[in-house]
Amino acid sequence: MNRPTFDFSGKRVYVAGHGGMVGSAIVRRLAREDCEILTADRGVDLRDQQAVNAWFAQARPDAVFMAAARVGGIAANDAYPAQFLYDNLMIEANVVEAARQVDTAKLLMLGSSCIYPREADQPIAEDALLTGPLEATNQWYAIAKIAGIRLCQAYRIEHGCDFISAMPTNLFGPGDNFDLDTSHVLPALIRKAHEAKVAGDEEMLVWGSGKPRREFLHVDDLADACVFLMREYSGAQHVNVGSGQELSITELARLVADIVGFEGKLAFDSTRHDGTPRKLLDSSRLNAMGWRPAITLEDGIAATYRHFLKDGGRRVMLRG
Ligand code: GFB
Repeated sequence: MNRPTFDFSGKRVYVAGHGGMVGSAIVRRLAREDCEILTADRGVDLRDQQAVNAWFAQARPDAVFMAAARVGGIAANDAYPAQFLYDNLMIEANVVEAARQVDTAKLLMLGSSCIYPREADQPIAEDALLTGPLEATNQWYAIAKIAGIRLCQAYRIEHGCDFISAMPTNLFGPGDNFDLDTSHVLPALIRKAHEAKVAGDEEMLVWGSGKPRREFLHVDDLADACVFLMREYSGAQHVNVGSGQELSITELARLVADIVGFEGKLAFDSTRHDGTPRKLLDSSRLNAMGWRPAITLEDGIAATYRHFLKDGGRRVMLRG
């Protein structure tokens, strides 16, 4: 076990993107630490270097979780390449540089499994990065996230900053985006199964062939892994954070339908992209450090559906 490299007690910890699904999970997890949690209100545009510098100069965080990003599912990534590349590059560069300027002791950059080549050997180890072409639908986001990793490595080399990177697999959980055009697959299927059940539909629509395989991790497990890495890990190499649990989109749709209680059939929309055929992460380096996920996919989906009904479902159904 690495010796502890960051002690949270008494520290000022900034969660960039605290209002998003990942950021809010990190805030929930940090509540168990003896630290002061800092958040910047939405008035601070993280794409604006002056605004970010000014905020850091007064907040002076000891640690930063970089969970702020422009995110979305396969359709959103494909439709808005400029936003996904520009916004994410600016946010990363501004936060990393502002943290350096105020001597932030530790920063954790959050990326995504889409940084790896489309045809990477599975499970995907960290050293597969940049060994082959990216998946076309999310290459823009992927390049921005690869730049984030390289930025942290460059600041380690030139400025001696203890900035690290974590690459999570596909995430889901409370606070997820349930908009059917811009969301990821799991929240979309929860909403579709729910609406089909309520409407008494005979079938629910699944994009693509249903053949691609995906690995999923509940966002509360990711948040726990981020706190673990901030405390225990200091190194240039990014670290994969996965559950090791993968299944096909068809199997996922069936599982979601069963949990939601939709008993109809699955219909497949072949006009929609499948995207990457498979992206199962090799998380053995993180496991060897002593971290493992605690939430099963089944329990996570059931909990997310309860959250959806409590807030998302009612609001979405009212809009019709
Ligand atoms: O989750 P998802 O949008 O993104 O799609 P990726 C995963 C798979 O689910 C694709 C299929 O094969 C989709 O065609 N799918 C089936 C659906 N039904 C649906 C649906 O109703 N909605 C959606 N969204 N998909 C993302 C990247 O790739 O992975 C992000 O675009 C990020 O940038 C994320 O990196 C982790 O898993 O293909």
